This record gives sequence, structure tokens and C-alpha cells, in this order.
Amino acid sequence: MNQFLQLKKIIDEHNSFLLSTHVNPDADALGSELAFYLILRKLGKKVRVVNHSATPYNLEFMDEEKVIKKFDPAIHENIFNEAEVFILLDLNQAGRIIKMENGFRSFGGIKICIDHHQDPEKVFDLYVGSTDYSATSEIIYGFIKNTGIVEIDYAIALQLYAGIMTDTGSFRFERTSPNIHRIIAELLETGINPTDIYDKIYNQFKSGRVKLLGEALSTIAVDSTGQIAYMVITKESLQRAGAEEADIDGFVNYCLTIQSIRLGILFYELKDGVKISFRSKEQIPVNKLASQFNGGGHINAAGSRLFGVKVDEIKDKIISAAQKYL
Ligand SMILES: [Mn+2]
Repeated sequence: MNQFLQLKKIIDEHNSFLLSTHVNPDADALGSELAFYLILRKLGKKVRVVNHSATPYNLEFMDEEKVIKKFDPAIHENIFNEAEVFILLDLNQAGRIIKMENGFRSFGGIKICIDHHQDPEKVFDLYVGSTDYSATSEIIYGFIKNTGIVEIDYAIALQLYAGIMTDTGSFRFERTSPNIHRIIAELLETGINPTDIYDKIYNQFKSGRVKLLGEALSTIAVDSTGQIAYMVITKESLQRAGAEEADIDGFVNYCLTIQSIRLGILFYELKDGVKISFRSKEQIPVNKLASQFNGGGHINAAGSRLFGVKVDEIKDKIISAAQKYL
């Protein structure tokens, strides 16, 4: 039985579901999660959607009904006992749900992963997806079409469109295939408005984000090979700009807009460590680079979090590790 039919069988045979996605969710995380919620609700199932992180403010429009709850151990202690099936979307390492990880590991029901990242952890009863998909939302589309489980209506199409549009870099990254455009054409037939969705996601930021971008751009430096550009965001610059962590999403891509640069790195100072984002062009596998530093991701987009260190202590080490991949 293929993955999609196995997933459908589990849905057919169970009644209560818990959905979650990764820390600092993006539009694909939320879109795949909410599309799956809508599918299950159409089937009359009991569904809860609980995430470690709050929904970023520019993506709140995706959760119009306020279905998603931010995990609070005091309020949500029973969610793990009440569900028969626990589904993680757009991640494949249980550590990516942070405070919910323990609840997941000790979960007694069926554990499912729906995802498109590399190297899934071997803790799932069912894994659905592969790195061939541009987005987890594309997997959900494939699941719906393969099984005919529900019709794709306006509400589901909006979620899937937001997920695919953002994870393909607005239809320009490598896996933007003819098939992706056929899927998008079908989603647009439901009446969703691409201008409006793009505007809500990318053109409604608070001014603090744009100020912070200015500061981040002014820190950009190029390494000795001339092929790596990096930027640094400190706690102070975040405060000065009046921005928050979610605001830095996408900044690292500016490194790749410079002539001859093939690898971009963003160092972001955390309270107790450093978050590092990697982006690359061509076949430079930044997921392998990230995995040397406790992280992971995709071939052209990956990240790590290192705790108990400062940017200045690790910057040179990370850059020389990166140079080996050029
Ligand atoms: Mn994704």
C-alpha cells in the first residue's frame, strides 16, 4: 500500500487527532497543518492543532478561525492522552517541536510524519513524503488527489497555495516544475487571490522589520574566497529596531543577491546562543554543513542553533567549514 493509502486507512480507522508543526512556523508549516485540519474536520473527526510557537503576525490571516493554540503545559497536559493519532507536519525531527517533544516521544498512539526535509528521524509509525516535494503543502495536495478523501475547496486551496508559494520562493526555486504550476492552476480555479495572499504574507510587515533589515544589510561582509557573504544580527540591533525574531525570516537570502556569492550565512544572537541560517546556490549542500553544527534542512536552505556560545567565538569556524563546500 502506498503512503497516501496508508494515511487514509489510519484516518478512516481513528477519530481523534493532534496536529503540530515546527518552532517558528512558516507559511508551509501552517498551510499544511491547517489544510490537514480542514480535511479532518470535513470528515467529522476531532482535531486539535497545538504548536510550540505562536503564529507569526503576518501569517495570522491563515488561521482565521483561530484554530491553532500555542502550547502551554498547564492548559494542554491532556492533549497527548486524548488523541489517538499525533501528526507532525513540515518537520521530521521530534526535537523541532521543542516543549512538546516529551509529549510526542511518550505518546501512546500512532505517530505520523508528513514532511519534505532530509533524513527523517526513525520514530514515526508512518512517514509520508520525500525530498522530491517542494513543500509539505504539495504533499497534502498529492494526498487529497490520490485518495479523493475530500474536494479541494477555497479554504483548503488558500492554505496549500500559501505553503507552496512561500516554499518555492514565489515559484523560482529548483523544484518549481511544470507540475507545480499545474497544481497552482487548479488551486487558483477555486477563486483564491494570489495578489492578496502575497500582499498579506510579504507586504504587511511592521516598520521594525524593515529597520532591522537595514541594520542587517549594513553588516554584510564577504569572506576571503569572495564566494561567501554573511551578516550578523545582535540582540541590541533587534531592540533598536523594535523587531522580533520572526522578523528576520528571509534576511539571509540577501547574501545571495551579491555577484559571485554562492553561499550566504546569517548569524543571529539568541539569549543563550546563536541561531545560524545557511543558503546556497547550485548543488552546495548547506544541509550537510548545518549537520556539522547540530542542525539540518534542505540542500539550499538549512540552519542550526548552538547554545552557550557567542557569535564572535564561532563565526570564523563556521565560515571555514563552509568554505570546504564551495
Ligand atoms: Mn516546508
